[in-house]
Amino acid sequence: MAANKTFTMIKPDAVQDNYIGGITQMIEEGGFRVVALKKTRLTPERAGKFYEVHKERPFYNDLVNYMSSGPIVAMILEKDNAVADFRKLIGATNPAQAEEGTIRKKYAKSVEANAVHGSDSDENAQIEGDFFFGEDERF
Ligand code: YYY
Ligand code: MG
Repeated sequence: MAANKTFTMIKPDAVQDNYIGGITQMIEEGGFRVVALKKTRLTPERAGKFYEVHKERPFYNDLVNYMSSGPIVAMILEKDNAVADFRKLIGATNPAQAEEGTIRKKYAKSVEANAVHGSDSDENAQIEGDFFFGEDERF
């Protein structure tokens, strides 16, 4: 994926609470174009693989259980400086520290149920986009 792309997921709590539209509106109004989009559900095995970098962390098992607890919405997004600008738009991991105007400030419930994922590097944006989407699903 080129450096102008990032990957996001709307997490299970936000999907359950009917925030797909509100979050996607903030994403589009933030200047991002939706290149690929699907609603799907991760098995515990797939969630574990997606978050493999965190497997030694104390929150890993809870995170895997949570991320496989219901459907998610996966998207590839396009914008100049996509990875950094999207991290800015989603706000801090802990919503108590998320800035006004960020997606997590508005929609996150807790550190775990924090509404959205955002890639942390161009390399991971590529890997994470490829985890969910084939070339024929990107426009
Ligand atoms: O990239 P970001 O999602 O903001 O945070 P990460 O440090 O990559 O952690 C991934 C994911 O793990 C986070 O969104 C919630 C969960 N998590 C947690 O449940 N408890 C923590 N202390 C840290 C992270
Ligand atoms: Mg992260």
